[in-house]
Amino acid sequence: MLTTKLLTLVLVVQPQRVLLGMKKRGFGVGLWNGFGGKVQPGETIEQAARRELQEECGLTVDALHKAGQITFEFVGDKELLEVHIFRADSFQGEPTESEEMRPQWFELDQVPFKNMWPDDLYWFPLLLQKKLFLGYFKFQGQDTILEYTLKEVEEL
Ligand code: 8OG
Repeated sequence: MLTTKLLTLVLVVQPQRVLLGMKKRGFGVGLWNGFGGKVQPGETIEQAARRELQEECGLTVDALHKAGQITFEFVGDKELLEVHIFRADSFQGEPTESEEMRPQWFELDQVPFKNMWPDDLYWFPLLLQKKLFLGYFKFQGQDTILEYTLKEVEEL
């Protein structure tokens, strides 16, 4: 039987740039990504998103906008990952390196897709265009997408 684990992911996007972090350990190590992690018992998904953003790069944000929801299946793994993706436009604080992430700003036309999860290439443009999306990606290992679906939706 497949179980589902809830995760969050926050992208801080400004008119010309996006804040990514180099993952220093664990799942996705060596890849640039937004900030996020597992939703803990007793917290809402949005609370988890704010907590992880603060823990991983020291920022707090006002509004978190829903951007997308993607379910990941890894062949041979009994656990599906349901990742709730948010966009934030403005923030307080200074991006600060943590044990988990080294933050860096990227110009929007220089997003380092070659060193990101391969699915990001598909949905990042939708996020930047402020379109809502729903997706499913089936992975073999961490590099190969076997199949996927991705669609724009009116609401999440
Ligand atoms: O707690 P941990 O660092 O293991 O959480 C994993 C983070 O990685 C969480 O923010 C969700 C995010 N994530 C995945 N899969 C993918 C993916 O394919 N692309 C991106 N950009 N992020 C992902 O778990």
